Amino acid sequence: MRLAEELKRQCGKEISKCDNHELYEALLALVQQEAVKRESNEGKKKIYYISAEFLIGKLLSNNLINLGWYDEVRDILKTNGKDITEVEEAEPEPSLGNGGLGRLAACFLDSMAGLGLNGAGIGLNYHLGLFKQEFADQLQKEAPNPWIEEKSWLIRREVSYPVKFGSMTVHSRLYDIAVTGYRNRTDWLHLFDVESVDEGIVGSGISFDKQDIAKNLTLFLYPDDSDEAGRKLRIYQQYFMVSNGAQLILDECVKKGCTLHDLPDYAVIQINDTHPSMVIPELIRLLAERGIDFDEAVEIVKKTCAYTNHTILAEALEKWPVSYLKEVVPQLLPIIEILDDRIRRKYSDESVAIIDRNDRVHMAHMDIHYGFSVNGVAYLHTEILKNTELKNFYDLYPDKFNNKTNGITFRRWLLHCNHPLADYITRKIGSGYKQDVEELLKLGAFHDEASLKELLEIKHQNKLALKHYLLETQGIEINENSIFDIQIKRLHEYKRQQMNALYVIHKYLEIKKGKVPSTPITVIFGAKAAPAYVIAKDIIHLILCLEKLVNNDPEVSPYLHVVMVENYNVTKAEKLIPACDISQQISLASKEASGTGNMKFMLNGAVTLGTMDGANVEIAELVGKENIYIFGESSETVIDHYEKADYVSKDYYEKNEDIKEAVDFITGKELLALGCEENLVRLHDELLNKDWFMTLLDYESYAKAREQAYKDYEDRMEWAKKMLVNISKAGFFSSDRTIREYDRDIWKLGGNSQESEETLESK
Ligand code: 26Q
Repeated sequence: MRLAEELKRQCGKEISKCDNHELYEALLALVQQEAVKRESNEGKKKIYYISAEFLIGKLLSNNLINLGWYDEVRDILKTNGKDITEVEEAEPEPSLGNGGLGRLAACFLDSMAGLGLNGAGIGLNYHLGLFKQEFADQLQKEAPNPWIEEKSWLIRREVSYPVKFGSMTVHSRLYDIAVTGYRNRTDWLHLFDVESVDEGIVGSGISFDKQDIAKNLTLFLYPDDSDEAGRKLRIYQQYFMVSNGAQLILDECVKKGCTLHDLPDYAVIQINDTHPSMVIPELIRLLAERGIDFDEAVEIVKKTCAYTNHTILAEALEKWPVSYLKEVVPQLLPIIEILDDRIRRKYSDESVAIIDRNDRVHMAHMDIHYGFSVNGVAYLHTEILKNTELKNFYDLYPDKFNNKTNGITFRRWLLHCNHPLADYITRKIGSGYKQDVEELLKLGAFHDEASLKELLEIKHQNKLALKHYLLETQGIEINENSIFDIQIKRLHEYKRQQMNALYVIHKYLEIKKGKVPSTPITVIFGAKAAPAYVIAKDIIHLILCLEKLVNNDPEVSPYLHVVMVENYNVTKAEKLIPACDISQQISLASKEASGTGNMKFMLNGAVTLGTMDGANVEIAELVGKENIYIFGESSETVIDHYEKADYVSKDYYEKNEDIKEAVDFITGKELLALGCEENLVRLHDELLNKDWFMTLLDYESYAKAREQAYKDYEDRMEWAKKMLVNISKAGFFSSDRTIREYDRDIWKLGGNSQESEETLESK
């Protein structure tokens, strides 16, 4: 009853008299007090995970789970007539990330703390986060997404550093968020901010004065980089992050007795994609400023920094014009020039230079030369980096390259988001899997009819729960007895939401012709498009027009339903994933570095329909071809098409009547009556004359595989077996496994990990 009393005391009145927001704030305060008690400074060496994004999601329930308080709190609330899920609703979701890379960073922090590693995250405290997505006239509109309330997870620290830009010096302010480890120590997420930020400068939508750095520096995540001012602001943000991070790291290490000469014994810095790459020249600068000889500073940094690559899309690799860096961070440019000069003296190959002939600084090249480790995020991705994209670097430094297949935290993506399934697993195999996910394999034995029926019933309950959620939040009504076929991820042409939409058109036309599916189908999308990404917004427009057309057609809507979830975010993912039957992972092979949504769906008993791309390859290998629907050309074939430049989308359009019909439907009278001609015509042209991500190349095999999945779904017992295999084999994708590998191969923190529950309890 200790918790009940503390909660009551925190509330200042009877629990039953509090509203949900008051209860959320009281619980927040209790969790924070406890989290601080579990803080640990143990361990000489520390891992600093620097990232421009930490997509942490709501924190209350996950913290309760990690502290081991969840069941007790739920029961206390219940006794007082309160529902914990309603209290969860009262928490605003911080949107400090775009998608996969940011969510991965959050899962990694959870695992680091859960494994008792001495680690911290370093990032920025964006006041308005990523934009909030709203739909109007079948178009995406962007709005600010304020998330910081008076009482929040942020703890204000008396820590501030000067950060010098060409034009001015700003002083930072540190805020910390506790990262509670599952039955283990607390680590910290350090988020830097400036106090001069002014939310009042935001005009209509998410527009603001990009020149006024003091007021806008930590206002938004990734401001629009379609213009020069936006791109420069991005450099301001990046430098602000790494300069603060580097100063904090040096301070912490010195406090522990580091002489700076031995920095690599105290710190390892994981650079999350190239967004924090300026930490390399900044650390060299700071070390030199503190009296270390320049050459030695370079060597120290080389032993401290490790780089993770998350993309092979050339357009996403950061290359900053020298002129921008000269203006924003003039103190770094001479250092970067020396680093480049040393490489040019050593290697004549122009392709590995840091500053290219067009005076652009290749951030990834700097990381590879001046870091000690380069890793990709799934087996296939790392192979492509080694053999194709970064081949010239791999030839120079074969030993630096290593793979770390991504993972997800099972605390959030099973224990928290899918209570019915977690309880089912516990009933069948005990709760040991919560600590050792490999125990999930034991589930494989439960393929008797009664167990499989239970599994189907759980899926059904989750589908009902999603139905109610969508009805309440978006006023959308879906049929819980239909197949839930879901694609939720950032909108990007390479992820090919447009291919999914073409199939929806095809199905619509088939139903109109009288060929109706045996089981109704609900196709669910969720996706935000970057505000300046024109074609991505056109694809959203197409989906929203299809939603209107299909759902309002009485001949079709009993069999096919289209839902575009508004403002897709972590909270919505937590509701959608447990309810999913078919997980769409349909990127063009070679383009999706890993994907992590694919792992979340698998763990929650969805069956993947996907290409041999990213971590789908490893999922396929684990579950076997009976338990996944693979289609499409291989990465080798795709890479070959790019090399030969021989893919012509029109050929596929002309050869296949279904493709032609679906593509032309985009600009047919039905959709033009609902949508905007400019957007639809542009998309039609794109698919017909460009189709850079080869949608039409894979369409035929995609449609075939999707039909097969729908057909197989009819045999409920056989389908349940596929679900079971997927769940039981998901253990490999725990981020605990990934983090153990990072520690074993890259960080080498040594000895201090795995602080046990007993040690903590004896404190
Ligand atoms: C770069 C330059 C200018 C403006 C923005 C950017 C930018 C912003 C965000 C570039 C990349 C990102 C985010 C990338 C990302 O989320 N990548 C995903 O990382 C996941 C975790 O490793 C993988 O699973 C996904 O496959 C990968 O797409």
